[in-house]
Amino acid sequence: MQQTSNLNKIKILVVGDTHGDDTTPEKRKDNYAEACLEELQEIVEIAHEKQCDLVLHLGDVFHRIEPGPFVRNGYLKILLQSKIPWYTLIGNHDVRHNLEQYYSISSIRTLIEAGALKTDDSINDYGIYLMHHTATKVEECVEGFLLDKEFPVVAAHISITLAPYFGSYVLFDDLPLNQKTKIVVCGHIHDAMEKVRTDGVHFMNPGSVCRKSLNDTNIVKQPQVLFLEYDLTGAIYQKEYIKLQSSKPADEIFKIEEAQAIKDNKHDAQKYIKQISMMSLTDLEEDIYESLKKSAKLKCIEEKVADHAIQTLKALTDN
Ligand SMILES: [Mn+2]
Repeated sequence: MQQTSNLNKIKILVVGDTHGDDTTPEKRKDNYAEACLEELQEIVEIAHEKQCDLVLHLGDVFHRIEPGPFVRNGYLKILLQSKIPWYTLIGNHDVRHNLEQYYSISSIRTLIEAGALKTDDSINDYGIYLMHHTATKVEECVEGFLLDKEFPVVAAHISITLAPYFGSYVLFDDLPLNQKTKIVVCGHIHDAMEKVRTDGVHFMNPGSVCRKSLNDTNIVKQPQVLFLEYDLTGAIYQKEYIKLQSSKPADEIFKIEEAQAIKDNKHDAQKYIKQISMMSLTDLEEDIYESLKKSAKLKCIEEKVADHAIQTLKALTDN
């Protein structure tokens, strides 16, 4: 009897870091909190359409322990309307990097207590082990923390990577796992990754749903969620990345021109500092400003740069 149920196919939707927040990041020009709610609403609808058994959020639901009332209540309302249960890992951002100390006063706890989200150490019926974030979890994993976790699926919120990364991380190839584990899904790192290693274990990070900072990845990123169909032996039947339609293109959400202007200004400023640092007095008897002008000319420093430096110096010394 047990074996028959083991072959039941399970459909889940895996959701990467959402970082819901009332505060709009500096480089965004849209209303970030509203964008967060639209994306969450769409994910709820995708899970319904795909007739998922559950949704699995990989952690960092919120950007901070108290993200603000708009996004907290918005998430609460949207998730309570879901007919499909939502499970979540607790990410570092959800609990100010300290699960034990801050979970009790966190907004993610509000959602859990209200029944909008569920969390636990595992979801036994679906063969999923939930590895929440703690500061020492990477080291514990390297030392074999997961070896006795007999689950076909491990879901984690730590730095599991395919290549060296900053801070403490573990390469997927080096991650010790129980023999029964065939699928690892992981959030925390916001870039999407996927690999099947030589022992056949499948690693997938769908990437964050959120796009907070204006970087090269987010300029081209189309947020997505991962639809997976598997059974309790860990066999995968379907795997599909679904792009979110509600996520607006980068040029509609980021202050791209402003960022470019800042970049240009920085470049100009660096050039300016480099040039004026080459200026020096040619003759100590001479007027200091004339001397600087001569020096600039000799060293082929642009006239406007030299003039500006002299004006600045005058303003400083003449007062
Ligand atoms: Mn995150």
